[in-house]
Amino acid sequence: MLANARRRRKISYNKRAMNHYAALRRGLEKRLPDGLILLSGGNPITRNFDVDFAFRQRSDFLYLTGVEEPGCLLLIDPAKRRHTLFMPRLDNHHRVWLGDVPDPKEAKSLYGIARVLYADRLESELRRARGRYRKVYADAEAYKRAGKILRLANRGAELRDALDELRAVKTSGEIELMRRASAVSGRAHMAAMRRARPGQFEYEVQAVFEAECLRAGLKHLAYPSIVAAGVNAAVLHYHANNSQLKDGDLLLIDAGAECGGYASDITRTFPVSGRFSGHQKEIYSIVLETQKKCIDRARPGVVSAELHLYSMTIIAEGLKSMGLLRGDTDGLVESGAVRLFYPHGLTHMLGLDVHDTTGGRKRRMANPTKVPVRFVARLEPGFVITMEPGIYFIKALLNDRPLRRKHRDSVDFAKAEQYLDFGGVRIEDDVVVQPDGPPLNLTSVPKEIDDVEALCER
Ligand SMILES: [Mn+2]
Repeated sequence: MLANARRRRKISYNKRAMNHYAALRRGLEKRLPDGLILLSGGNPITRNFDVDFAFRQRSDFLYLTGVEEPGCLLLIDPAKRRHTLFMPRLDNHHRVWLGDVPDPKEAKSLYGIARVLYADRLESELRRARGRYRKVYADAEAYKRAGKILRLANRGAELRDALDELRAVKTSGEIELMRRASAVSGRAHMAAMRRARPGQFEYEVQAVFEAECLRAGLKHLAYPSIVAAGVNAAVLHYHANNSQLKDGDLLLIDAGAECGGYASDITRTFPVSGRFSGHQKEIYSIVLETQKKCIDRARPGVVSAELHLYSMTIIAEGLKSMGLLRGDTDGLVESGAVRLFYPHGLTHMLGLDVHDTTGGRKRRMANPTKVPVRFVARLEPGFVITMEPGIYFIKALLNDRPLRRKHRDSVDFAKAEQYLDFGGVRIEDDVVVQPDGPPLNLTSVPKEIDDVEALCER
């Protein structure tokens, strides 16, 4: 068993992966050449007595090392171009309960880091290195541990900024991991579509999705799965997942696994019965058309907020054609009338975090549109972003008196009320911005009406 476990781990950290992490560390070293760089990995968090919460490595630490074990530290000494991984010295008690852990020699070949030491050597290593520098770039936890020894000014905010800047543009190695996260999650979405039936509970469909991810060896989800039938789909971050699926309902699943820490974030909406009704088709088609048009425009130089504005315009046109909205399209977007049906952003960055870094200080910019939106950045090749327009019928918005007063001339509230049991539709793919032309779509779950119905064959 033990030998087997080892073998499997070695395969997952192949030569190419090691070069990948070494190159990312060199990127940070070049960006901050004038100080020691010290990062802390995550530590286990106690849930009760001797039970910990499931451990998930800190994203920055994963970015630079790929190490998924808790209790580690990384020291980069730019002058010596020396990278050292510190790992906890675990005792026999630990081995009895949690099994064998690699020693530094094994860890070297496992993680491809030239120097691996036990963490009790950290102090002496820092004493030796500190003379060469005036400052240190350390995260808060690492500085708490090392600050007294180093006695150097900490530039934690600059470290944060450098990591945000670097993590925004994904390398081919990172995209490879995201491609795998997306492929496995895609298969899980298709399994859920095939197997959902009226009478099941949302958590049964969640189990199908999550089992498929786990079966592929991806044990972490990028975020809690949303499995929302009927009206529940109008709750944007629905997590209860405990209602029964009814014939005639749509089922919205927003779920994704992560691979090597890299997230996928995929949403599909499909009919529980296997066939869309007329109304469902109408609304689904508007969302799909919006998504495809926005994906095509996700190119370098475009500002994310402008894309969001564009998506609102297409949705406004669609809702006008259904008679739910009336009036000048730009006016409907500016007044916020469209937001009654589409109250979230079109896109966000995706990476080691599901809402990933927006790219650091130098990329920060003012929102060029009048529409309030959180993610504002000029797209660059290598950005991985989601594309997720939606249309919802949310009681809290459609029955809100001040909103009804404000938008009474542009929204047909009597008509909207007929949809209060509809729920909502969202379609979400993950795409990589390319140097030229449309982005590369990492998501390959069917989304055309005919293809979805074919997959949902009951
Ligand atoms: Mn998303």
